[in-house]
Parts: sequence; C-alpha cells; structure tokens
Amino acid sequence: MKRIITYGTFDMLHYGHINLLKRAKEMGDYLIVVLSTDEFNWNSKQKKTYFSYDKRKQLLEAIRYVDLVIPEESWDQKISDVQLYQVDKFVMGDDWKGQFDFIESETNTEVVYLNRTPEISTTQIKKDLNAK
Ligand code: C2G
Repeated sequence: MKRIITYGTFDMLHYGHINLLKRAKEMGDYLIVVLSTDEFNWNSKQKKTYFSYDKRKQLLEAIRYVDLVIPEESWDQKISDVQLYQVDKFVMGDDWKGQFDFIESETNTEVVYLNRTPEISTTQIKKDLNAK
C-alpha cells in the first residue's frame, strides 16, 4: 500500500485545499493529513484560525480522499512521522518548494511539490468578506 502524507492548517476549507488533497491521494492508496493544532498555529505560524482543531479535523475526515488525520504540534516531527507511518511520498503545495527536500535525503520518502490553486486562499476569503 502506497502511503502519502501532507501537512497543513486547512482553515476555512476551500477548493484549493481539496485540489491538493485529491492530487495527493491520486499518487497512492492511503493519505495521512497532519493537521496543525491551534497551539502550533498560534505559537509557530502566527496563525489564528477561524475553526478550532477539532472542527478542522472533522471537516478533513469527511473528505473521501483523506484516510487519517493526526496532529501537527512541531516543525520537527516530519522525519519521525514519515518513518513511523512508513510513508512513500511527502506532498506539499509548491509555496513550500525546496523547504522539505531534507526529508528525501534523510529518509526513503519522495518529496513532491504540487502547484497551488492560485486564486484562492483563506486570507483572500477573509479579505473579500471584510470588503463586503
Ligand atoms: N494549498 C493549495 N492551494 C491553495 C491553498 C493551499 O494547494 N489555494 C495547499 C498548500 O500549499 C498546502 C495545503 O494546501 O500544501 C494546506 O495549506 P495551509 O492550510 O495554508 O497549510 P500551511 O499553513 O502552508 O501549513 O508544516 C507544514 C505546514 O503545516 C503547512
């Protein structure tokens, strides 16, 4: 079974996220989403999410492409994650291009960066709503 892993906040879930998750799943048989906790978002990404971790997890678990959702609590857990879950491919949007190449050199996990869906982002949604 080919296992895929990806990481993110996935706040205010939108079709850009779905495009990423769909393409990631198409690369294998089992997709693990490592979801940033509220504390990690606030302390390490300076992100205040609209939805709590539990709500963001509930939304992700309802997506047909997603097989498992686990917490992201630190920038440093990726190597142990890919080893523990015997991951074949590490997939991220290309806004992260190059940032995780070390995973390929340190483990047997291929790193793939997929094109982001350009016109949509949680930040843009919030901006557009405020402008109304
Ligand atoms: N994404 C995308 N297209 C968009 C928006 C997001 O393809 N229009 C992708 C991002 O590239 C990322 C995933 O969807 O791969 C989740 O995006 P975010 O929730 O913004 O995740 P991020 O804050 O980048 O967190 O340790 C890694 C971090 O947890 C990644």
